[in-house]
Amino acid sequence: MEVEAEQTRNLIHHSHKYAPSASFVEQANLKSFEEYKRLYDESINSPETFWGRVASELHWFNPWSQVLDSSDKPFFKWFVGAQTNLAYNCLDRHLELHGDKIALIYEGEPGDRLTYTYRQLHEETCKFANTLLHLGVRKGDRVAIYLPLVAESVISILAVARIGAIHNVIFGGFAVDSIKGRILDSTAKLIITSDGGYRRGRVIPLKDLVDEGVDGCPSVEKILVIRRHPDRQLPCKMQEGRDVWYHEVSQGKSLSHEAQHMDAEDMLFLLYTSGTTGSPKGIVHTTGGYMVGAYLTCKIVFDLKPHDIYWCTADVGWITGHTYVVYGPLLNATTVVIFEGAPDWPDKARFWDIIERYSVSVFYTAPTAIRTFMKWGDEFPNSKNLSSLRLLGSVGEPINPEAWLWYRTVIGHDNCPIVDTWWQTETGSILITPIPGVTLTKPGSATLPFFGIEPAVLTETGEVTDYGSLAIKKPWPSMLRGIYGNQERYKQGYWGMWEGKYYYTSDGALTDEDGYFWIIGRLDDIVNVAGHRVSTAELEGVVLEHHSVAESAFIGIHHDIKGQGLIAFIILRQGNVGSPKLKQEINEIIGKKLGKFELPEKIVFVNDLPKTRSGKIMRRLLRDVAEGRPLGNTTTLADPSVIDHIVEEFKLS
Ligand code: 6R9
Repeated sequence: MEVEAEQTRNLIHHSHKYAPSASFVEQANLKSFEEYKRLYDESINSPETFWGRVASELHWFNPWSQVLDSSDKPFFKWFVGAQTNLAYNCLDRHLELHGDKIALIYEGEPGDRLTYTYRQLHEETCKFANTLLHLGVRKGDRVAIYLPLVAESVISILAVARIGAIHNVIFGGFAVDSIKGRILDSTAKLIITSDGGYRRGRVIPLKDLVDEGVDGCPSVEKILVIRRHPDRQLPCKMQEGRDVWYHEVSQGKSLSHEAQHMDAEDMLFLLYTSGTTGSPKGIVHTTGGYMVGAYLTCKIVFDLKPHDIYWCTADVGWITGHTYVVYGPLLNATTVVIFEGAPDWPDKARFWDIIERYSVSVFYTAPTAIRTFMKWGDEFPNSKNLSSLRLLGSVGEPINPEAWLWYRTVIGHDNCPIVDTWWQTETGSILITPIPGVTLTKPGSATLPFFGIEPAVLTETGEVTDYGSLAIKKPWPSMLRGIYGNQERYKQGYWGMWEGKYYYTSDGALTDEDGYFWIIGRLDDIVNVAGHRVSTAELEGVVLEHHSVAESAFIGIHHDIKGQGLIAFIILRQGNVGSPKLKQEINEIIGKKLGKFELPEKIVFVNDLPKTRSGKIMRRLLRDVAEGRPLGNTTTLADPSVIDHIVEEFKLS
């Protein structure tokens, strides 16, 4: 982290400020720093007044008796006693004014296209909801969703929320063990999947992966299978009694359905994310507070208006997809674009083609994608008309100034504010971000807190500093309510660090003289590979399943495109010799069990790992080796000679 901190200090020193254009400010939902400051101060000093007023812009079946209940910290409750429904607010609420407006534009990788008006999306969601009820799903049941990014991803999420069940979306890039772990932990009753999806022209056999994943999962009663193509089937097996085709079972189901009244604190979804232990944790989000956070951040940070055509490139399997593909934009009656495929299929102008075709006005993507586009060259975006764009967003990892400036110039034509939004699966919605019509941005900084958020950079003992651990002082409506089945871990892991006074983010950060925040990355053993949180502990557990592996250490190192890439140091069992074939087998295990995006850049076979006398692996030293730096302090090593051998092996691998 020291290296990143030093680099960031340099950035701060050389940084320029960029102001939004007068024409952007004129049309913005929030127009001046004074207005931001006034609202921000109110949100901190009188959170109940502030959030109560925001929540009133949405529909509630019953009002709240209290905005925030802090009586049982850190188990905060928001909008106590109120009842609402997310799908109702995303769809029914708009029917009168926006019923014939396009809600969803879907483009499949092979080029198939569909659009849904708010009225049509409402009908499809009701039909799906009625089908789920027919299959025995009830309020509170867990439903896993493992789909490509097709319209049914959005529809099924909304349908589950509509009947008050709990969705657990599993990213389509996850493989068998990742699926199984999530289904077992959440005891899902039903799984929604499809016969397949497309990635770079290949069919991904999602149903086959689910079949393997549910093996040994007794909670699963039904698998609901959607045909990727409306009129033909991709090859997959169906098990009698368990598996049902959506197009068959949904036939004749009603296109209307009365949304279930949900308590504000009823669970809305579970989303698993990597933690410091081997198994992912199920982050719990509830109904009312999450809805208010998703709604307001979209309105203010993306400056959304009903006439916007908004495209967030995240998959719905990540939190960004939940809050900023599905819920947030629909709560704001915006038109949402989704795209199933890869940015270089069939050619490297595919994204820009989509922006041109649908006149996308707000575009939200990740730094790793921006760096990839930069590498491909300006001719691809330059070949399309991107003049519809008015605002650009970035999320998932720190964005380097080169990528930020390229994004601004080549994609935004120096005409679009960039919002670099910092947040996490746990936070539910954006916490640190520029406000596009207000904030002077500095490339590489997520800038200032959103309403209601009081961040601080702290030392281990809780003193405020300008370089340390990023912490959040106050609860906020869309915060996680816990870890599924493990509230003690929630309390200790997120609120234990400074005796319950702050939420611990696990990120390191710096502040500058303007009070801007510069996030530098994770302080724990999570590696951020192309914006995806990957747990080194989970990888280390999985490679042990290869009979030749005795022990391993995975680390993250700088990667020009992905931000971070993984390096695996592996000790083999006695009698085994490292070989290309063995590397391939280890990679196959990772790809098949966890997912291909978790593959290491490099595998290094070593005799030993650098450990402290208490047996803890010194990952910092491994990182020094892999990034080619002089080694830091080695005096705490149990056996300092170990590291010389590792340096040699790394060079040879
Ligand atoms: C939304 C999302 C969370 C972790 C987070 C941090 C990193 C996300 C960032 C950023 C710097 C940004 N992160 N946005 N770092 N600048 N704008 O990505 O959630 O998948 O849970 O990851 O991602 O390290 O702690 P999630």
